[in-house]
Amino acid sequence: MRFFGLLVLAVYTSITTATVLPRTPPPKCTKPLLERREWRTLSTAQKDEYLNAVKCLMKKPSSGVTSKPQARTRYDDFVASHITLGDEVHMVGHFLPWHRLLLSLYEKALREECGYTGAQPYWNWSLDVDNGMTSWAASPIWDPVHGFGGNGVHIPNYNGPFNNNSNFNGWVVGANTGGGCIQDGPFKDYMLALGPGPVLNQDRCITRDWIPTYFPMVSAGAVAQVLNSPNFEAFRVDLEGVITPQVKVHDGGHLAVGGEMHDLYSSNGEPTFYLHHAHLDKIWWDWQQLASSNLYDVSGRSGPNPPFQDVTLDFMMRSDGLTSLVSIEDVMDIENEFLCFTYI
Ligand SMILES: *[C@@H]1O[C@H](CO)[C@@H](O)[C@H](O)[C@H]1NC(C)=O
Ligand SMILES: [Cu+2]
Repeated sequence: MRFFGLLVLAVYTSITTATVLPRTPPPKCTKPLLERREWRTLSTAQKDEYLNAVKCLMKKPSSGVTSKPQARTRYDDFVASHITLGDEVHMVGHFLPWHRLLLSLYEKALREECGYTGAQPYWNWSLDVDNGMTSWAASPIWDPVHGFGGNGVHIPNYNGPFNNNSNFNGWVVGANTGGGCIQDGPFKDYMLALGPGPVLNQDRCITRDWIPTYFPMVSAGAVAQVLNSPNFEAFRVDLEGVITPQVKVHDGGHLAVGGEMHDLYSSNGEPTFYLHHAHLDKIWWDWQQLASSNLYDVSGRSGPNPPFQDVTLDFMMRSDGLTSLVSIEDVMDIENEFLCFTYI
């Protein structure tokens, strides 16, 4: 009896010792950091270079690395990853770390596979909402030549997208202005192979549906409020907007653009997804730098279903084959060797 007790103690001790070994954060990047900038501060040539690199990903064949054989192009591979993991990377503690990772992989593909020499740009939508639809529609982001093209064709009485394939459904949509295929810009002819939602794979155009109801959610005031959060837990909930019943900054941006962006799973079939999320990532980075305790602060449930645990820096994130497992810790400091970028 006594021997058994000692054995249990010995096993227990070795397990706990193994799990408390301290991790070492990746070292700081020693190369020049990639500088991510706001879309409208790029030169016309830089905008065109980015748009052409995205079009290049849309022409390259899928690498077949993801679990979705329906992916046709390299661009689709990233959509496949977001669809496959849609349920496990939203409304969880690693929502922000995972999207930071996805964007970094996308930026890497643009650079290494399509010869892009710049960084992933971001879109500060707060600059476009002060004067409602007038300022929104005039944003350089929607430029038909040196931008992403404009609204989708207007479908009157359009009743929300995708027949409940998206978790964003069920929220008040408000007056819609589009709903159909985008009409101009570099991506008007791209046919999405994956989505809508988690299970369908329908060939379809990229749609947009600008909805002014959501402009206040992405105002400078809304962002300032999120930046006031005392800890990561408050910050991530206030930024992502779920599980709260209110639409917050992250959801607000998705819903204001509407159409494909409205889809919880296939929203990165819309190229502005990456600029929206880069801005969210910049807001997180801004918050991380507000206090030394913020940089490695992480919390929130580890998955969508009970039993819930809190994520820690050791939590390993999947990418549906885009890369191997990556820990949350590896993506906390954007200026580390693994990520090597910063925001200007
Ligand atoms: C975005 O633009 C708004 C409005 O000019 C500004 O207040 C805010 O600081 C900008 N946000 C970021 C994160 O750069
Ligand atoms: Cu997402």
